[in-house]
Amino acid sequence: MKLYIYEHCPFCTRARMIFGLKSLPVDLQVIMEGDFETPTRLIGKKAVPILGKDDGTYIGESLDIVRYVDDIGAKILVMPPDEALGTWVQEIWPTALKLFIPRFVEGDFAELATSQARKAYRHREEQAFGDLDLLRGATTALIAEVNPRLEALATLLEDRKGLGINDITLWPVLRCLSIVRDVNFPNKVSSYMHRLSQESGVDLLFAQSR
Ligand SMILES: N[C@@H](CCC(=O)N[C@@H](CS)C(=O)NCC(=O)O)C(=O)O
Repeated sequence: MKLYIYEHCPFCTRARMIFGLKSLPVDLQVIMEGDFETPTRLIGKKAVPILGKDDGTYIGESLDIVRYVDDIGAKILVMPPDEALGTWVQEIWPTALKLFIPRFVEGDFAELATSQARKAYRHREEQAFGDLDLLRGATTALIAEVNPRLEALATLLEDRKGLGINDITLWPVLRCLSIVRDVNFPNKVSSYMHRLSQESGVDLLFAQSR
């Protein structure tokens, strides 16, 4: 199977995780930012992730990909949904985006390897978020919002064992936040991040934090 992704994309991370967690092989194909043609040819719109299945058809929605792959062989996402974790992700999302998007546009990702692609990505994000330098300037206030939420997450993760759909929606957001220098990940959260990185084979972004 082929999985078309951007390396930075949290939705693509969901799809990458399930392959890694199940130790299933997948051919990762990075689509360049600004490449309209490839995704449109595959699924009729410009969006990733896209899974190219062995039967020649495509799935273009991250959680549909996750469910499809989890149904191959024995399921691993067996923990029942945790409403509190779901709410946590929803609530942190707007603040987290404002922190990681201005850093992603400067990041070291394969889909940004040409100046044309980086320009296309910056343009796409500026359309969505406005002036990214202004967002960058709000870093201190945004981090002050995020840090207490991470403390609360540590409590929510206290007794978490096994894997469920919440891990697939939560971990990618934490991965995105790992590009933000000065965010304070409590020990419990940090060990969860590193454990799932190891188990899924998806990197965290601490090495390029800025
Ligand atoms: N609901 C979709 C959302 C996917 C999504 O928004 N992907 C972004 C990349 S992070 C995208 O493709 N944006 C359009 C673009 O590249 O122009 C899913 O979960 O798969």
